[in-house]
Amino acid sequence: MKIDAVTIFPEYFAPLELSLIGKAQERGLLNINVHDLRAFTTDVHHAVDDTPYGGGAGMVMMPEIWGAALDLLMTPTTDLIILTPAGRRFTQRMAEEFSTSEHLVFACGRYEGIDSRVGEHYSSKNYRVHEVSIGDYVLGGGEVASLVMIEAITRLLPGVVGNPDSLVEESHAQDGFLEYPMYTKPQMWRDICVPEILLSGNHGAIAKWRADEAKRRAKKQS
Ligand code: 6GU
Repeated sequence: MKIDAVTIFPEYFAPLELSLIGKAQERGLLNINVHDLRAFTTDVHHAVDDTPYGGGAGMVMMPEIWGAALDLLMTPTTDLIILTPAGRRFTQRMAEEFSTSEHLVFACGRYEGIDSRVGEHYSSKNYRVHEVSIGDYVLGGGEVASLVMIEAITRLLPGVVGNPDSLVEESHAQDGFLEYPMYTKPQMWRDICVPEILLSGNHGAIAKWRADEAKRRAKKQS
């Protein structure tokens, strides 16, 4: 999979060199390139934003600059992801769908967002455009949201996660996966013992206990 991210803060993406995603890049399973949006500015101040038409607080990122950057990255197989708190809420299901894409481009908005004509333009040219949010809160920009999405998507690619059984377990459980409590050695820690059932070796009983615990937790949350 090829991933391009466009941002005014390329340094935000440094963690992609670490851990499983870093290894996946070294092994050639994944090719991530981060682009500085300011490289596409043409004025002396390298301005990327301007005041909103219609008035109001804040600044809006200018379409010319985004167009110049995205024109170089978009291909017929690209999924363009525009990060905005007004987008569709990112879910595990969407991660699964994006993990089958050949090429993802993340457009990271800052300020009050990117001029709406950018998404409209690429949609009208029959590119696949997705406006996505990672949850109901406002971030300073799309960079951290992109990192969240890139981690959720790329760990689903073949070979990225060391033990593929982890992925199988997650996908089997569907709603509220891995919501049951987990324990490892030692059996007793600060007077708290691991639940007896997990030491029983009775795999059927353990599966039932875990399912019951997951249900109990899900109920407590809602
Ligand atoms: Cl994608 N961007 C911003 N700025 N805030 C968000 C978000 C995205 N998702 C949730 N909050």
